[in-house]
Amino acid sequence: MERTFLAIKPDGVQRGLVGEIIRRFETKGFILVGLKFMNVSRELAQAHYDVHRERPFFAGLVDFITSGPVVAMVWEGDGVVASARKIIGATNPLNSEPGTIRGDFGVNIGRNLIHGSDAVETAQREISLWFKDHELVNWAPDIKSWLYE
Ligand code: DAT
Ligand code: MG
Repeated sequence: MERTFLAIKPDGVQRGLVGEIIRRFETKGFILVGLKFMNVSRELAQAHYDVHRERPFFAGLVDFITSGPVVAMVWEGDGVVASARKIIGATNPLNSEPGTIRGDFGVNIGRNLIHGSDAVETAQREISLWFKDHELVNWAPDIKSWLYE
């Protein structure tokens, strides 16, 4: 089944929104397969945001994501990559719809609470960058037949 990489950024952790953010993916019906609370090295931050290396905000982005602990996660489910992006909302929280995580809790593009992979291929790259195989748990919740036909 499809998987995506999500990370609650340092602002989400500092603001005490870890439970609230995880709840949204859990109650939607996606399956948690990896989770760790960690500090991010500059090396990992730069590799993660490599596509933005030439952008003017790159240095600030790396400083921000390394400024405090993050919650790194892998979630599984049909269509989870695109669906998680909808749950997260638009990059700039001022443009994110109410009801999305960024729309409900954010104001500033540099404090947008959570990262989510933007495509299935990106998700595969990010999952292998952040997690070792043995850190991912293959399991099926007992209620799975009530979530997936
Ligand atoms: P997203 O996180 O929605 O996938 P992105 O991949 O385009 O957005 O950019 C990665 C992060 O970089 C984003 O979450 C916040 C920051 N960022 C993007 N565009 C920015 C800008 N114009 N100014 C400042 N920060 C920006
Ligand atoms: Mg992105």
